[in-house]
Amino acid sequence: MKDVMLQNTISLKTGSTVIERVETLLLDLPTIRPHQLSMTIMQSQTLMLVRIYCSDGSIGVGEGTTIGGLAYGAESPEGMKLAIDTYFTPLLTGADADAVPAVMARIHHAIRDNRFAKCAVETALYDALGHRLGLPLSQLLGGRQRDQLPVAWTLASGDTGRDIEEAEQMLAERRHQIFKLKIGRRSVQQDVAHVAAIKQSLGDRGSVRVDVNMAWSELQARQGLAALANAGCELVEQPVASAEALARLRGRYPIAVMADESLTGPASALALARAEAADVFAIKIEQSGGLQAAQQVAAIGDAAQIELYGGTMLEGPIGTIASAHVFSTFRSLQWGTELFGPLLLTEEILQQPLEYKDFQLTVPQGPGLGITLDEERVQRFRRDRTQGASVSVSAAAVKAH
Ligand code: MUC
Ligand code: MG
Repeated sequence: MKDVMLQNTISLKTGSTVIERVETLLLDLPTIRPHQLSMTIMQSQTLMLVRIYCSDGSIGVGEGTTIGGLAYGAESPEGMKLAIDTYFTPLLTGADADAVPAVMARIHHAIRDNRFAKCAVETALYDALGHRLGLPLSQLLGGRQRDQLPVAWTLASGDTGRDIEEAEQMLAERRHQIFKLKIGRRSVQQDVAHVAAIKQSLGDRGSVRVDVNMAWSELQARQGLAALANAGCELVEQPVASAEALARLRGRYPIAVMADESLTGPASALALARAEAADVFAIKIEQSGGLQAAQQVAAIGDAAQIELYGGTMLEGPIGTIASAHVFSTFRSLQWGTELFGPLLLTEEILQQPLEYKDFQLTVPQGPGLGITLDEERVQRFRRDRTQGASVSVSAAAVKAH
């Protein structure tokens, strides 16, 4: 009852900056090469952008993405857009734009799940607030602990030789020295041979981790983890689907076990910690249900002595830099990040591209997210503007196997 009264005062408050308008759009951007995961092959990425216009003229932007339409999770970019247009916008319009946690509490109260859409909206609200206050998003979230974040690259071309070439190029350019290999499409033996060949070729110059995206049975995982550890692979991400099976695998082999798909916000973080199901949490702002929720997941991980990694839903530059601000505030980030999403896209939609150098991503210092969209390019890639062309791009985007 008390909560409901608080929510009402938020929307009725006058004299402060209020949310005037919410805009959503879909952008279709090709990837530099097919990106093969156990559940889908991506040829392009769709960004759902949300812009929130406030009464003082400030504007915030947020982004929702997923992987392969509905192949990865229950939310699609099209679904996020529909949810925001239909259900979030009436709750946002007229609300006090400065009261971000209260506005989000109102949304959480009225809308179940829809974690990715909530994250996009929360990002836009904080971006606008940052612009109004002249502060970077990391500052609004409590303050950053680091200005640079190590960034892993995912090798997922589907071909061992091509992956080795790609890794060599990344090392030579000093862009990445941590490599995450996508496996789980082939037999365990074939996958292990692929990983071993890449690790042998890179030696100590690059670290190798794998992401199975839940493709293995527990029996396959027992064989796989032992063989991966022997091959010099340091970490395996979500080898099996269930948290119970993760718990049975963790600690049995000399390889770190990381939870990804099982980690869907603070409640699951607590359950995983209690079950001792993970050595490492892959924290994603969208999977967590927002920026503050991701910080809560990190706090639970820290308290349980679970190590932290900054994950990605292959966001474009907006979601990537929102993640970077959040991860910059974590007390510990033992396994670095994989915030390479924009580098997988052929097209730049920022006026000033994100800075990747010396194996790290720089967290911007400017207000809000600290980035500026290139409006002409945003308009060019809008699905509703590219019409006929967009149909073929979006159809090619998802080639589920
Ligand atoms: C995932 O499952 O971690 C992260 C990197 C990548 O290539 O895919 C994502 C999703
Ligand atoms: Mg993963």
